Amino acid sequence: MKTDNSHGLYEQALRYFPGGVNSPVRAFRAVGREPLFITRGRGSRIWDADDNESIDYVCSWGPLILGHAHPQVVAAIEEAAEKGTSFGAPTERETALAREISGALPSMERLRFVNSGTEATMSALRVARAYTGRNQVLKFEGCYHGHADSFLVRAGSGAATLGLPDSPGVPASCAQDTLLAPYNDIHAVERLFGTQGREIAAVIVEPVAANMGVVLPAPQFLEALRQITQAFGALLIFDEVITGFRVAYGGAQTLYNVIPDLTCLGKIIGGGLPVGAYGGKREIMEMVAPSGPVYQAGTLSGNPLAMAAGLATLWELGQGQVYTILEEKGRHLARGLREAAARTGRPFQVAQMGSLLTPFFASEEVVDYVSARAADTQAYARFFWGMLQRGVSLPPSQFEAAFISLAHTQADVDATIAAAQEVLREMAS
Ligand code: KE4
Repeated sequence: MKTDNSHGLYEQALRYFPGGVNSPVRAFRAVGREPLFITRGRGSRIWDADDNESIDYVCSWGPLILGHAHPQVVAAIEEAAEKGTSFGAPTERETALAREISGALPSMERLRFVNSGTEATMSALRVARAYTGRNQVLKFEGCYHGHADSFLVRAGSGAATLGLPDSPGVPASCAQDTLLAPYNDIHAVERLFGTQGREIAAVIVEPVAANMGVVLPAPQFLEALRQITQAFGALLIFDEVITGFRVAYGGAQTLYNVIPDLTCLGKIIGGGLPVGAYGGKREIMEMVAPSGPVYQAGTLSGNPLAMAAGLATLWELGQGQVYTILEEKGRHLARGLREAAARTGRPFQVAQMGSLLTPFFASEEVVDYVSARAADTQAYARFFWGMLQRGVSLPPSQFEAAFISLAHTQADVDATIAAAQEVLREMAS
């Protein structure tokens, strides 16, 4: 596979950026390769600087549920841009997108747009601390909520990928207010609430974890979190930056019928442009400036282009049987991968929900961070590269989710399965 042009571009990028990238997981460190530089995408396909074409299962880490360069999204951005790219003033489109989001997730009675998932979770935690008058936050090992200090404790995603789950630079005074429990371990949560329940401002959780690879919530796990936070006067924050409009139009909270106090969104609601949002009960959100004393602001928050891209994306997602189609594609791919691996006898699990999927090189089902870390990351790296050489672009880390879009065709999924059969057979020989 020719990668000369990407190599040259990488050399240039190393001159300016740490690791040559603007987000760590893109550096391909976990798969032991130099990163590929992408030049364009369309539908389910991307092309790199050496014109290698591949079926893309990264999809910008989630936003591109319609696929790359969807005509309606591109047209919406163009139409908005012709009228100006940013005003630093309220616009009607912000209200239109908020109406669509609040209609899909009624728990978000009031919300605020920001520019990333990190800003959304960081702001939601600030509001929760102000509303409860408490400082502690409980998160789950392997969950990733962006890179705000309080969350870089046993974090997933790139932090887990690079073995930096506890980042230097986070003051001990901050980290000590972050409590940890294993994902799906409600008894650990009960023990923490038993000793510190009146100090806990909020529990933040990915309702379907996707940053240690995909890990589904155990039965009644989310319901139990709802009950215990209610009992102790702590807020429940659903980080739906990935699951929002991904696993259902109303996110995981609609699927599981567990209603959080605050929800964080990102990715899909921006259609590929920088957007985040946080919101919830009116009485909580009214604490946010200028209606209340909790300060949070942003130059490009509610940016017209991002609002236009988000509206165009949600409009498409609101049509027909989108989520049934995505579930069928996800199940077909998961089944094909399992069958391919079964022929080789290699330890292999596939976690899948809707269009979220992770192949784990693990002998046991992955239910939390410890079992995710037991997966064979070297085997994953070999699988990643073998698939890439056959025109399938998977996330460059065992601790990430693969994303299927509406643009992925049956032929794309069948080609992916065929490639996996070859690679797994090659790995077994
Ligand atoms: P951003 O700040 O990257 O927009 O969002 C942070 C975030 C918050 N919550 C969840 C559940 C997330 O998954 C993320 C970011 N996701 C990663 C991929 N797993 C972004 C990719 C990257 O860091 O480059």
